[in-house]
Amino acid sequence: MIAFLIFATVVLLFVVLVLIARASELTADLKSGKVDYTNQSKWNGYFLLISLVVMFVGSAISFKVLAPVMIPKAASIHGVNTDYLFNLTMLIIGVVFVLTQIALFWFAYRYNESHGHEAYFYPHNNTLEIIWTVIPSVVLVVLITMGMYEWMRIFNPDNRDKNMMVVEATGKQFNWMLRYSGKDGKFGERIIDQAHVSPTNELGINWEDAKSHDDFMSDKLYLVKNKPVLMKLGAQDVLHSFFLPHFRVKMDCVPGIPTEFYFVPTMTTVEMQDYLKTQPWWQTINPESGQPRWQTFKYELACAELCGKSHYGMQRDVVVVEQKEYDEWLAKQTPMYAPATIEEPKAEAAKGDSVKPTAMLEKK
Ligand SMILES: [Cu+2]
Repeated sequence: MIAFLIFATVVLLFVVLVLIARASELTADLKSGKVDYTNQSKWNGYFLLISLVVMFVGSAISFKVLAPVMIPKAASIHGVNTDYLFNLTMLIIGVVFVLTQIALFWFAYRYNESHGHEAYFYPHNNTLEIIWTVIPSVVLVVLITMGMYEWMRIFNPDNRDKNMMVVEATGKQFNWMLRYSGKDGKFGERIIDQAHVSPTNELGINWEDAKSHDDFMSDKLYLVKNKPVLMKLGAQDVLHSFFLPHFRVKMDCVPGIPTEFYFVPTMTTVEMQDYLKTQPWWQTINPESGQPRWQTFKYELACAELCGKSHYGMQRDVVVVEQKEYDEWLAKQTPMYAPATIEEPKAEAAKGDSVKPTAMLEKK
């Protein structure tokens, strides 16, 4: 490695020396007035034109190759609207980008320096200034208004369904703790202090609060199709970000500041698999599993905030099912709270993964 660095340093020093020599040569030529830029300018023009073509062809190819691999259609109500806004914005700025780039590179080619041709000095035009200020402003105001309207629709508490389910997700390095409120539909209180937060009770649940007795943890995020869900979000240590890409949900999880996100899943996992079955890329075989990609498709919960060295490992499966299947799953869940049994007056401190339901009660 050191040998390589020494070699690279020597080479770079050599390049610098050559450039200095070349620059002083050019300065001398400039002073003597015998420099002709016409030829250089002509080649620059050709290269710029080639760059333009390479850029557009390259973009088109990469789009063709990568588009099928991109995230599939939105599986939530608001997701469809945000996708529409995103695509609309991309379309408008895409058209402007293509036109301005063509103009930029074409002008550099078409009007390169040539003998007997003097550039026309055209410093100002009020009409043009007004046009290219007003049109983008109006377009931006329209796009931003549409975005704000959508944002308010997503986050307005009045738009929430009273029958929504509520799930709590707390990010920690490096995991998600998913808590459900159990049969009573109410979460037990949490007290974040040293007396309550412990390795066996990472969330600081107050076991004296009877509402906590049927709360349970799940290693997967189970949701019901067409059933609104309010995710109550938090973080235990550093900033995390609750990210459900397939539902177009993303919200920061901040220690000490509760956040939330309300949305309605519209496709079960199986329905999404059925849809992906019709998409060419998803029909290809996944080399890891040896099965078609659609077959092993899972909705995913990820952390979208670079929160530490194992940030990439903060993934959980999300399962969207019909109500009936959800109820069956619900019936199988074990509450975290388990009163100390008569034979064993002291509950044993459970070790290991806090997300697995663990019997814990230090009192009684
Ligand atoms: Cu994280």
